[in-house]
Amino acid sequence: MSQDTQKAIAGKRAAQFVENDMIVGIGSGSTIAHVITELGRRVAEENLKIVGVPTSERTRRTAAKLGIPMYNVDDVDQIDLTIDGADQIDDSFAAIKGGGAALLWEKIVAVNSKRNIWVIDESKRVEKLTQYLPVEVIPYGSDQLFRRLENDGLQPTWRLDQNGNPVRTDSANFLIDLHLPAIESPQDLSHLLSEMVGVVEDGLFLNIVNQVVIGTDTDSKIID
Ligand code: ABF
Repeated sequence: MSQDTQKAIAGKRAAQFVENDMIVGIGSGSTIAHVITELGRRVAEENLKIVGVPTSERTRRTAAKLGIPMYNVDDVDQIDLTIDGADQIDDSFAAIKGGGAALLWEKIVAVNSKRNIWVIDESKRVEKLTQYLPVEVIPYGSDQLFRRLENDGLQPTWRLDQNGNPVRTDSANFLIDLHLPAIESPQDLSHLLSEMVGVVEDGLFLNIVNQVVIGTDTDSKIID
């Protein structure tokens, strides 16, 4: 069965965790698109009363179109539940996020949430985080930073749009993707990056999620 079918199954299941009167952090990416669709259906058909907090401008637009009132993270007291996607999740629930260029707002919303659920298809489960890691950087000085990342052996590449221009995040920053063999210690790598002037945030999400909903070919399963 297709990856998108797994995403749809997982997204529909994850949306059932949302209850009336919740303030809900809404993630980004194609799996979350299924969550938003289901939440929109529940708002329309079940009169679900919720407030959404977006992790990207695209999510804000998509959810608002489906009748979900959207507020900025600073406009609410605390988020009850955030549902988001991920690019990779290992067995310790460490994750790589940011393939969708929204890692900064995603991490801001996640750390301001009482509870976080990630929703994925089976392909996102890995034994060890590996390959690529998105890093959001301030444009000013980013060429110098790029060279430092190269010298540190982190094999950086610029995230470019279809015209070959640097992708701008919703905070108007650039993204650099690091290309790494297996990441032996995500904590050490995240600490190394956080010490680099010009790095705004990295796509390592550690000690954040509470539950993971995984779409399979026939159903979905929940891992705590
Ligand atoms: C977002 O969802 C990003 O952090 C991540 O890159 C993406 C997962 O991709 P998709 O759900 O489209 O497979 O949360």
